[in-house]
Amino acid sequence: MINTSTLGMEYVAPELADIAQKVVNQDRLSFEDGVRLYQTSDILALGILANYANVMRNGTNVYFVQNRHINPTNICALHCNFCSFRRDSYEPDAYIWTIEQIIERAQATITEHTREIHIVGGLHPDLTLDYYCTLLSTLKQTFPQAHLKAFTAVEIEYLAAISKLSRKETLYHLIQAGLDSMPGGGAEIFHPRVRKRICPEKVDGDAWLAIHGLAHQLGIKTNATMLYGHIETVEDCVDHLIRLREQQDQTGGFMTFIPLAYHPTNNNLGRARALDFTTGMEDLRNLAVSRLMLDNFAHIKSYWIMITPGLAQLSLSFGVSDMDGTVIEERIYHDAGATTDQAITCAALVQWISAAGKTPVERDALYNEIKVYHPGQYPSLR
Ligand code: V47
Repeated sequence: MINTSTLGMEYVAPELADIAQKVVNQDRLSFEDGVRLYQTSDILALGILANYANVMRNGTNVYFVQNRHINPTNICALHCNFCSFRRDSYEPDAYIWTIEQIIERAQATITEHTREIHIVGGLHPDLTLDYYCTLLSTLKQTFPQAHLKAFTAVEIEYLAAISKLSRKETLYHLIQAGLDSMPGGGAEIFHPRVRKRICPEKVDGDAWLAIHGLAHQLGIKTNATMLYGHIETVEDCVDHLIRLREQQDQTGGFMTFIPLAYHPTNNNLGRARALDFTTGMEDLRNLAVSRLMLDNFAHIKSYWIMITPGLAQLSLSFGVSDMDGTVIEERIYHDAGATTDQAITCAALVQWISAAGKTPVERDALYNEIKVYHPGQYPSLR
């Protein structure tokens, strides 16, 4: 029989006892509960609760995928204040890759074990629906084993507008060409007061959610994110999580939630406010609270590229069940000051996860198990 005393909660956080009881009973947490969880200084209590919620769902399994990121262009029509990746076409380091160049780059690193290709990029006015459909179908032909996770809701909205098609028609064409799922980018913070300041030209929260709902109805899974560590309040974060939870109740197609730590280098928001990088406490808190609030999401992902491998490993005791993957080439955060590696080996991921006392599970893009790594079967780091 599990109760709050099994969790040890009566020792660590008496002020969270009522929330702990709800977690044990698997009752839904309220907006006020979310705010209190963000405000507690008892990070270990938060970790115990989030770990409990995660273990109830995923046992000791922690998932990762052999994947490859591709960013076809950094030229973007929008001017989001937090973005260090975007360029105007006249800038010397602006780039746009042809389909042949993308295939060539991909061929250099994609192996038969690569299960997911993650494609996102700037909103380029000359890159038409035809370009993206040909890109998807060529990638599918060349790498049939790889699932294509591509285009944020923001890209879908822009492609629909320049193609003079509805969102649904745009998604339909992309799915016909090989789109398998969508990543969670572009969500930032839904609250209009914040959105107006950090990304005034971007689709609003309602539209972002509606596009994901449509994708779910068309039969594809998607992810969700939240960009934290800038001008948002705790209430804005809880509001964001509850809106995602409501969308999931309606359409059910989200797989994983990824809190993204804002990186302040080389962008207007960081320059204007002299913002610093997020702290370890903030990172762990966002991961743990999202595990507790998003009771209808299977997974919370720690993106090691952003918060460092060491903290991502620690977060496995704070409700996290996914470490993304091998990545290979990352641009968006490295342009914004990330000092982590660009890629990691499968062996290193297995080592981080097992050293945290969890079971490493290599997955495909839809969380089907490819391989469970048991002690004695860990690949060598050399
Ligand atoms: O939407 C941009 C963020 C996102 C900065 O679905 C920044 O599996 C921090 O969504 N500091 C795109 N963040 C990346 C993304 C993602 C990443 C990994 C996995 C998945 C997934 C999705 O990157 C953008 C924005 O929120 N971003 N600039 C910055 N300076």
